[in-house]
Order: sequence, then structure tokens, then C-alpha cells
Amino acid sequence: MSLDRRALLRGGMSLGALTLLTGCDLSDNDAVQGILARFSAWNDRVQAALFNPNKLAPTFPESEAVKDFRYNAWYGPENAPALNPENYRLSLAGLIANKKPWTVDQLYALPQISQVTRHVCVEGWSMIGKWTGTPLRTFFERIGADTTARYVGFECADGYYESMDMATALHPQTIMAFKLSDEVLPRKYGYPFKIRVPTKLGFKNPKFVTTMFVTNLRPHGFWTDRGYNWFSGI
Ligand SMILES: Nc1nc2c(c(=O)[nH]1)N[C@H]1C(S)=C(S)[C@@H](COP(=O)(O)O)O[C@H]1N2
Ligand SMILES: [Mo]
Repeated sequence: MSLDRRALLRGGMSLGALTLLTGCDLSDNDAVQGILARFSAWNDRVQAALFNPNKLAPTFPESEAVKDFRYNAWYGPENAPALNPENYRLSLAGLIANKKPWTVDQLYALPQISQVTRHVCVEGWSMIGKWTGTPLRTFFERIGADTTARYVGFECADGYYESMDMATALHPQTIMAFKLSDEVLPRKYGYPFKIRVPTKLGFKNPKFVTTMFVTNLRPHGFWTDRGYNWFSGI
């Protein structure tokens, strides 16, 4: 099934219904893309309005956390970036007072919490895992991020990129995850850290993050640019 068609169905609308509604020739790809983009923007607005920044994602007993967690990216795990702790630096940009880059040691010395939550992938699988790390809110206090700004963007070592609204970034369960199953986050799962956001679909959990920026202009997202909803809350 093509990405366009999947996006349409996810939007709750069949191709036939869309044809009736719009009278558009659906073989005209530009028209379809335009309609999809408008539905998607509308969905994002409605979802953001419905989002309760204090509502917690379900948590589970530790015994339910899967040790052999599933790997996902558009390439195989052997091609996952191997970031070297000697020269890795987390870059900070945009509306942040202290943009000094962070080393792995500095990041791993931050105060940490653990969560056992469910990761849900749009491709049709989900898994419960235990992640440990620093709430993004705590990190934002340290670096003097402007939390009145609207968005946070992430760039990753494999060319992936993601973004989220500030309310989600400040949510108590949104963490910079340094560990999976009590062990330093293995390379394929995003070493030195991934952003773990249990209130969002899996694709909004960027791995191997190398840059974080705060902005009022909505940044792009890798899968959002390929037809998925930007908000993608669960
Ligand atoms: N940098 C980067 N982050 C990423 C991805 C990716 O390909 N690259 N894939 C996303 C998707 S679709 C999913 S389901 C999860 C998979 O994370 P896991 O390998 O820890 O299960 O990572 C998300 N974050
Ligand atoms: Mo995913």
C-alpha cells in the first residue's frame, strides 16, 4: 500500500468518500497531496487542542518490560550510527540561553528517573520497555531554554529529524533516555540517547540525537514530511 493511501485511510476517509466530497480526480497526485495536507493540518490543530499536558501515559510493572526490544529504522541495525563518546557533542540552538555543547559524561551525570511504558509504532507493533533518563523539562531548566516558545526540534546522526510542541516537551514523562532495561542505551536504540515520549507514536521518539533547538516556527519531521500526522499523540 502506498504511503499516500495509508495516510488517507488513517485519516478515517476512504478514497471513494474523498472523491465524492471533493469531486477531485484522484489520479491527480498534486490534488490528493493538497487535500491530504489540509486534512493533516486540521487534524494537528484538533489534536493539539484536545491534548491534556498533564495526562500521563499508562505505566506498567517492571516485570512486563521486554528485554529484547524490537529495533526499527528505515535501514538495518548494522548501519546504525556508532557515535564515539570521545568526540560526541550535543549541540544546542535557537531560543536557549546557554548553548554550550554537552558531552556524554555531562549528560549522563544529570538526575534521572525510570519509566515502564508502551512504545507504539504506526507500522502495527507495540512493546513495553523500561527507559531511564532525564526529564527534558529538567534539562531545559539547566540550559535556560525559552519554554514559552512553541516548538522543539531534533536532528539525529542518521539524518532523521523530528519536532514536538513545547507542552509535550515539558510533559513529565518526556525524557532524554540514556538507558534501556537498566543498561546504557545500545547503539542501535540511539546511543548516546533517544527522546522517549510515551504520549506520542514511536516515530516521534528520535534516536542518536545530535542537535536540539527551540523555535517558534514549526520544524519538520522525517515521517511527517512523508504523509504522517505531525501531532501523532496516542
Ligand atoms: N534517528 C532515528 N530515530 C528514530 C527512527 C529512525 O529511523 N532514526 N525511527 C523511529 C521509529 S519509526 C520508531 S518505531 C522508533 C524505533 O526505536 P527502537 O529501535 O528503539 O525500537 O524510533 C524512532 N526514532
Ligand atoms: Mo515507528
